[in-house]
Amino acid sequence: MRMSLAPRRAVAALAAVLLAGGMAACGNSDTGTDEGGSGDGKIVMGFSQVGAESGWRTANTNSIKEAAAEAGIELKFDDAQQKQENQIKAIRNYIQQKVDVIAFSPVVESGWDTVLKEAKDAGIPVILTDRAVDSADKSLYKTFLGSDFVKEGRLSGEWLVEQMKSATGDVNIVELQGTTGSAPANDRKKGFGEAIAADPKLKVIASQSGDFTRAGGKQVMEQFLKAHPKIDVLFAHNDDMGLGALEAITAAGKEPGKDIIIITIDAVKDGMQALADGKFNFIAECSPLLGPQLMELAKKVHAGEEVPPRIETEETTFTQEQAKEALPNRKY
Ligand code: GYE
Repeated sequence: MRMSLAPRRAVAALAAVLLAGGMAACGNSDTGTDEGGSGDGKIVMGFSQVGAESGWRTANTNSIKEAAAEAGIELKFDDAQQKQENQIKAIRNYIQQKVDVIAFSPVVESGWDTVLKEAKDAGIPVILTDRAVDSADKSLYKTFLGSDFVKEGRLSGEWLVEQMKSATGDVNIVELQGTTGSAPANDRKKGFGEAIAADPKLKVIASQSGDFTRAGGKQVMEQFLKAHPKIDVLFAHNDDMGLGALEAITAAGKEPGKDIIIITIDAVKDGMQALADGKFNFIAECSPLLGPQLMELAKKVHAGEEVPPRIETEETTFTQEQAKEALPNRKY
């Protein structure tokens, strides 16, 4: 639509559409309505997404949008482009719009108390999905739906310990961390570190953030390869960074999956393909399909029902053989 040609009424209508579409965080926060809810009896959910940084995130967004439509929940959706300030802005907009439920996946763990308190004071229940916050006051949100990231890191480390049982000499590991300060980066690092402590020859010689993106993974892996002539293992906190790193490894004349053992987390389709092709060696699954459970929880908290404070996603792990088997039925 060409704004310059539109009469004033049409501009106002467009603004209303943009607001309803969840873009309120980018512009004027005045919604022009004080009623709250959707007006047609539907539950209205304001959802603040981290961004679109990875295959996991895209699958997660699709799951949430599809599940909302199926559950008859009106979804206001905002993409924060991996910036906490954008998430806080979006949440404040949802409070002003008097949505029924706020859900969000916090990009980092810290710094949420003030805005969560504002939601609580406004009487709007908050559901955390995917990532946790470190708020001491657990009454600031109703529940946290998501994976056990420490466990994902631990399973990755345990697999490596087993693989390297009979290896002699130091095993040099480089680690591509997720977004600095995010729950999955903190927890996966912790779980992996604890597991590999079982074998002193397993050594993390470099660890840096690639921000959960392919570009970040590639760039940091290039630096690792330049700085460290002997790298035996790459542990990447998600598939996308591992996929980016593949390019750097190949460009350096090394064979991924053979010269460098690669362990990642997520198990999105492209990651599973790399595993089935022998370029990755092991993936700990992290499921992005949180939409249906989130909508169910939204209905419950809206109805004032009690919900468990923590709901853990069920997941598994994949070797190369298992990836070959699972790939044809992989949905995302
Ligand atoms: O592993 C990564 C994404 O928070 C579990 O975020 C999520 C992580 C996921 O960017 O790919």
